Amino acid sequence: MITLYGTAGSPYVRKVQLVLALKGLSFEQVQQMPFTKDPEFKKISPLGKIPALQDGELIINDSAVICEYLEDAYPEHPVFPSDHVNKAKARWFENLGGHRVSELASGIFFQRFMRPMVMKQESDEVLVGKIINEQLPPLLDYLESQVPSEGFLFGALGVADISLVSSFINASYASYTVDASRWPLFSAFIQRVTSHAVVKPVMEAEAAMFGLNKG
Ligand SMILES: N[C@@H](CCC(=O)N[C@@H](CS)C(=O)NCC(=O)O)C(=O)O
Repeated sequence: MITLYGTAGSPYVRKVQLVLALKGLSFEQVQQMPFTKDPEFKKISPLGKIPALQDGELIINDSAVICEYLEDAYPEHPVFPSDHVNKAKARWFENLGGHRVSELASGIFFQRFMRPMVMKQESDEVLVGKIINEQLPPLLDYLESQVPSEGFLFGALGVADISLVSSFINASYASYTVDASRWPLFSAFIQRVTSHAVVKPVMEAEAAMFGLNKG
């Protein structure tokens, strides 16, 4: 039995949820919040971060490590390209999505959503403005130059596509969308990823959880 620890709505947990779904693997999800001091969870995730994954006796942390494990252990329905050149490119996009993209796009979500809703603090709009107007544009210029005009990065939807888009899903929950007139290819790419049959239901469940469908 596979157990995924981590609350829905985290960009990293979503990435693992989607990989499990693409691979058709059934799993149990423990809705573990991050930043916990729970000593029981620290035995599973020594840094207290989500996601963590348990598969039988094996416990592992970090979405990139988890996705690579799932690819090795359950190779049916691959989520990485098979040739080494494209696999290296996919890992780069995964890394970019999990670091700089997340830092900026999930940063908007953290300020505009988590701080007011969960932490009862005001959003730092100066920081948000800097992210949107100064820090994201050069990254979006790069992403615009990398994504295809149709389909996904390496054929079928995989880890690279999910990792690049996951934090923009969080940003969309905080009323930020990529400007389609300035970055038409990347904007359309986000649309394709988020309307994929495996991604849609996960986002619908998150929207219900965050109360985003109540008008
Ligand atoms: N590199 C990690 C990052 C995971 C991560 O930072 N998760 C956040 C929640 S979205 C977290 O647990 N933060 C708590 C902390 O940093 O202590 C991964 O890819 O899984």
